[in-house]
Parts: sequence; structure tokens; C-alpha cells
Amino acid sequence: MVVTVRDGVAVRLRGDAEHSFTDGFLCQKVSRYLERVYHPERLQFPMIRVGPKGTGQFQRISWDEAVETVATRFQDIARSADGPQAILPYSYAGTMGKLQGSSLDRRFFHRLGASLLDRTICATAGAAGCEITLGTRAALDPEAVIHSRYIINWGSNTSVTNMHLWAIMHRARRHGTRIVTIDPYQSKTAAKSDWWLPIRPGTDAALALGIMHIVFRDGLQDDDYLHRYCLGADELRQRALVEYAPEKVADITGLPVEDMEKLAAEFATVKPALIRLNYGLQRHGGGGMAVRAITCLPAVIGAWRLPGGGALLSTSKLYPFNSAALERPDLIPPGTRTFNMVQLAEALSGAVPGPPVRALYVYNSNPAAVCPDQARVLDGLRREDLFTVVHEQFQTDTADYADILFPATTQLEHFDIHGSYGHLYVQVNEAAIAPLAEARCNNDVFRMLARRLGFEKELFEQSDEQLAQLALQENAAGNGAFAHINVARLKKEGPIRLGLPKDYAPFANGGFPTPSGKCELLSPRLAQQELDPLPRYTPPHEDPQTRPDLAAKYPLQMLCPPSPSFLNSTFVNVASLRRQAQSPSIEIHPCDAQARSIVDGQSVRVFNGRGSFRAKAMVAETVKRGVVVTQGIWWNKFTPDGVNCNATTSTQLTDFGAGATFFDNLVEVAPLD
Ligand SMILES: Nc1nc2c(c(=O)[nH]1)N[C@H]1C(S)=C(S)[C@@H](COP(=O)(O)OP(=O)(O)OC[C@H]3O[C@@H](n4cnc5c(=O)[nH]c(N)nc54)[C@H](O)[C@@H]3O)O[C@H]1N2
Ligand SMILES: Nc1nc2c(c(=O)[nH]1)N[C@H]1C(S)=C(S)[C@@H](COP(=O)(O)OP(=O)(O)OC[C@H]3O[C@@H](n4cnc5c(=O)[nH]c(N)nc54)[C@H](O)[C@@H]3O)O[C@H]1N2
Ligand SMILES: [Mo]
Repeated sequence: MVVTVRDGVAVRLRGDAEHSFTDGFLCQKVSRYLERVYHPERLQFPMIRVGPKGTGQFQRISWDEAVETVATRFQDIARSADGPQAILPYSYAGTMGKLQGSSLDRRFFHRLGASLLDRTICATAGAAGCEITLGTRAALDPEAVIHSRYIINWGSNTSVTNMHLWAIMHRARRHGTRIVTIDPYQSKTAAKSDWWLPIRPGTDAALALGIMHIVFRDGLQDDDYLHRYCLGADELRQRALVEYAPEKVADITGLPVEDMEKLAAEFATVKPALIRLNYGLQRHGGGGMAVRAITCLPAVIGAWRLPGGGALLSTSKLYPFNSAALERPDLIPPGTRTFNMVQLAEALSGAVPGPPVRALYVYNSNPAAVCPDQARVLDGLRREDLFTVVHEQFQTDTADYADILFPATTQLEHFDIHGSYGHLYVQVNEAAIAPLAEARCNNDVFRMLARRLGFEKELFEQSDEQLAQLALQENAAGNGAFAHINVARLKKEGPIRLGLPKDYAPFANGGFPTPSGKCELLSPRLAQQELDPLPRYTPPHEDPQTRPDLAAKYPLQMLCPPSPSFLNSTFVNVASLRRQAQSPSIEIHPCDAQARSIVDGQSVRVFNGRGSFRAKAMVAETVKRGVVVTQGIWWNKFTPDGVNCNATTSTQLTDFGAGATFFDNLVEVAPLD
């Protein structure tokens, strides 16, 4: 972003036309970022709760008072019999900057001896699935996608969630590239693709194995690549041929055999073929295994050989940031317990062994809106004996439950350094304007708290620029990608590409960072854990085929991806974007609507055993029969009945990576009025 400042006021914000990857384009939300910065409801001062918990009534106090209150309470808890592990930090993606996202915060809580947080709400299932097969995240040079000739968007709403990559796909299309989307929902991406394959939710691993069956049956595999660079090709071939015949896969996935035959033949013969797999397909009980199975496919057909061929999930691992130097995990007291962030409901209800959680410190996150099983999360936040600190830009649903509320800076008001999970550039984020009113950045607040608690100066009295330099000292696995990058150059020149070759194709000649050095189609590590060493289909937790008991009450599979107008729950309070998103809705197939006497535009109740929320029915063939889709993530306070879709989602975890299963959710829909 390039910001024009006049007399200390940001007057214009636009994309950086010199940024090689984003090419000057901002998505519609971020192009409205100034409306957030100067929003009349920005939090300006520290505040203390004056009304009952959750009612959002606060009174202004000074920073000194606020810091003193928090530090005293943390100290009391740390010195009590419960000890510091009764304090739980909670953060995620508010800012993904290396400094304001994960540096002094971690140091502070490690030094304090607080409980640890496993940040699983988004990406860990896919990370674990990739790790098993490839030894790292599935990645290739996103700029090389211009060379891809067959592109599968698999559980990826690329045109919305990753529009800069979509622009490249679109350019590739001018050279005849075919774009396919595999998604139970006719997302914007599916609608703009050459072919939409409406798969049944949570069954992607079965489809991947079905494709392998056809490839091996018809001799379309790359035997040379399999022989040189893969482990377990024969075993995988047997598994696919014997257990995943197209007819069986058709029953599981709901896709016709002819479509699978065509997909497999095209994928294996049009070169280079790219699978852009993203997060949608991970949010199911078998999400880790699905990613493991899909990331076997490029090796089977040798797609990694050519630039633009292979699979792309995230480029984050290509950045050798020295996270350990920033976060100092060596400060963690041995034996410290870890909470899974998806299970905040359980953490706050005392279901986890050890001392009760008596203090919660939330920053960069809005759990009251984004966490699953919302009713139980809110019950926890309502606990009178829980001391909750929230550091926020706005009075979100979570901020309503704070005891102490700190005002946070926006991206325009603080310094940071950024990698990416969608391209290969490093950049610094310089402050364009001074912090508004009394807002402070995350690191400044941890510096103040550390000072008050008497923590070591050498740990906390480092400037953000010094921390940025530390971040660029490559970690142990460093590959020289930062060799030519330093803070001074970043400030002067803007975004700099990692030191990786043009059209970087990491596995063109094997070199997988697994223990065997090969693509592990068969995983000795899984075998050692007495798990199935080969990819397989693992049904969702809540699947009508395997849970007919549950489906008898709640027959519809509900997906709840973010709305194109919002960034998870960020931007929901920007009026122009909220108007665009209209109101919570639920898309339902005409047959399913008719069976329930639901007409288009009608108010309905969506519910299951965990909770319910109101939405407006949109009757259309944009969803597969048996599937409903609601776009999130609304702030509860902007919905008709004060709860969003996470009232129905569950805290069950994925098979690998202990990730969230937001889209693995059986519900029923009933007309209102
Ligand atoms: N505009 C916008 N962009 C964003 C975000 C945002 O909130 N708004 N969030 C950012 C973040 S944090 C993330 S993690 C990424 C997410 O990026 P994506 O993964 O692309 O986004 P989602 O919309 O969550 O999921 C993609 C698609 O997966 C489909 N899907 C759901 N279940 C299944 C399944 O079982 N199989 C298959 N094949 N498809 C399935 C959904 O219908 C959806 O259309 O986007 C980032 N970009
Ligand atoms: N139903 C459903 N739930 C989901 C998802 C879904 O698809 N469906 N997606 C999941 C995914 S992929 C993700 S990544 C999570 C995201 O969950 P969160 O990480 O909670 O993301 P946001 O909802 O964007 O909330 C981030 C908050 O951080 C604040 N913030 C921004 N910058 C700063 C800062 O510098 N300092 C401080 N202190 N605060 C700041 C913003 O104002 C915002 O309120 O949600 C998950 N929840
Ligand atoms: Mo995410």
C-alpha cells in the first residue's frame, strides 16, 4: 500500500504499482482501509469495564492505570497456587506482520510462564498433511503459474481470497490454460472457471485416490519421476487400484464417473498441471489426510518437473525468518501446558487438566466471533472470575467482554516487516501517520508490561527496527534467500524478492525435505506411529454416509467460508462493506428448500445440537443438494439475533495438525414466520 499523507493525515491509499506481484491492485476490502483507520468508532483510550460482563460498558482510564491493573493481576495470579499457567494469551491473524504478530508478545508470555497457545484455527491441518508427503508446505513460484496449462482450484476460492494469483491464472488462460474448480459451492471462482466439479464436502481424499486409480490403470503416471524421487509408488498404486475404483469414489464424492475419468485424463496429460489447493478442503475431520493425498498427485504424474507444475498451498516456509530469535521459545518453562485455540470453549470451561484459566489476554483476534461452538465460548467469556484483557482497534464482540480494553494501532500507524504466504517478496511496513489518539502497537504494550514486571531489559528494550534486523538473520534451515535483503534496502527500495531463481520449481529434481529425501507416498513416519502409511479417505466427523443417526436430525452439510466483503471478522464494521454483504444468508438447493417449504428471501433458522442462528434463505443451484452455504464471519452484534454461524460449528479437530473443522457441520434449516 502506498499512502499519501498531508499535514499528518492519510488522505489517499492505493496499491503499490511497483510491486511486481500485486501490480498496484488492492482487494475491495483493503482499498477501504482508510475507512477503518479514521472510523468514528476507533478505540482511542484505555478503558475499564463498568457494567456487567459482556455488556460493553467502559470508562476511560490512563495507560499507567491500565498497565498497572493488568500487571498487578498477572503478578497475583503468577504468585498464587495456580501459578502463571492460569494466564492464557490468545492471538491470531489481526496483523500477520512478523513483529506485531509474533515477537515480543511471545517473549513476554514465555518469560511470564503463561500457558502456551497452539495456533490451529486456520492452517495446521494442511501444514501437517503437506509435511507428511513433501516434508514441507506445498509451494512453487506463484509467478510461474503463468506457465501452467491446466489449473485445478481445489477447495480454493482463488478469485476472492487470493485475487493476485487469480490475475495470473487469468492471464495464463489467454494462452489456452483450462481452469477447473473443485468445490461443493459455486463460489465466484467456480462460476468463472471453465469447469465446476461440485464435490460432496470432506471427500477430497477419495477423489484424489480415484484420480490415481485412473492414472495408474491407464498408464499415465510418470514412472521415471516415481522411481527416482518417490517412496512407495508400488504400494500407492496397489491401494489406488484395489480400493478406489471410480464407481466407489463416485458414491463417496457425489461426482459422476465420467467427470472423474475426464478430470484424471486431462490432469495427467496437459502439462504443466497445477493444483492450487487451499483451506476450504482442510476444515473437515479428514482434512489433514485430504491434503496428504492431494499433494501426492503431482509426483505421480511428474508435474513438479516443469515451472508452473505441482501443487501450491503456501509459500510461507520459503521465508527463512528467524522466528526463534524473535519469539525466544527457550524462555518457556519446561512442562508448560498448551491450549488448542480452536477449543477456547473447553479452555474456559475448565475441561483441560491443570489450573483453571483465570486471565485471558486477547490481541490480533476476535474469538467471540471467529471461534467454533460460540455459545460455550461466550459462556466462558462471561465468567465473573475470568480477568480478560483485549487489545483492539474496535469494540468487537470480544472487546465487549473485556475487563481492560487497550486501543491498538492500525497498519498505517506502526512499523513491521512482512513475508507472505502467497508470493515471494519481503517488505517493510513503515508507519505513515502517528498513532491515533492514545493507540499503541502490540509490541509497545508488551514493553510497558515487561517494564512494570521488571523483566530483563535486553529482552524487551529492543526497537521494532532492531527486531526486524533479527528477523532477517536466517534461521538454521536458511537457504540464502535473505542474503541480499536488509532493513535499510527494504526501506529504500520497497518489496524485494527472495533470493530464489526465476520460475522457482523446488522439486523439479526431487530433493524433498523428508527424512528419506523423497516424496513420501508411503510414510515410514506414519508407519512408526502405527498409523496407515498410505493416503486414504477419512470421512468427516459429521457425514450423512457414516453418521445416519445425526443426519436424521440434521441432514444438511453446512459450509461457512468468509464473505468476499470481509477479512474473516475484520471490516464487518465498515458500513460500505457491510452494506455490500447485506445480511447473513444461507444458500440452499431448490429441492432442499421445497422439501422444507422455504422460499427465496425468507427468514430461516439454521440449527443443530450446538446452537442456531437466523439467516435469509437464498434458494439457488449454487450449492449441491444436501449442502448449504452461509458466508461469514459476521460480528454477532450486526446480526438479526446476535449470533453468527459459529453458533453451530464444532470444536472437533482434524485428523492431523489438530486443526479447526468449521465446514464439517451438520445442520437443519427451518422457515421462520
Ligand atoms: N476476501 C477475503 N479473502 C481472504 C480471507 C477473507 O476472509 N476474505 N481470509 C484469508 C484467510 S485467513 C484464509 S485462511 C484464506 C482462505 O482461502 P480459501 O481456502 O480460498 O477460502 P475459503 O472460502 O475458506 O474456502 C475455499 C472454498 O473451499 C470450499 N470448500 C469447503 N469445504 C470443501 C471441501 O470439503 N472440499 C472442497 N473441494 N472445497 C471445499 C468452500 O466452499 C470455499 O469456496 O483466505 C484469505 N483471503
Ligand atoms: N465460521 C468460520 N469461522 C472462521 C473461519 C471461517 O471460514 N468460517 N475462518 C477461520 C480462519 S481461516 C481464520 S485465519 C480465523 C481468523 O480469526 P482472527 O485472527 O480472530 O481474525 P479477524 O476476525 O480478522 O480478527 C482480527 C482482529 O484483530 C484486530 N487487529 C488488527 N490489527 C491489529 C493489531 O495490530 N493489534 C491488535 N491488538 N489487534 C489488531 C482486528 O481489529 C480484528 O478485530 O477465523 C477462523 N474462523
Ligand atoms: Mo485463515
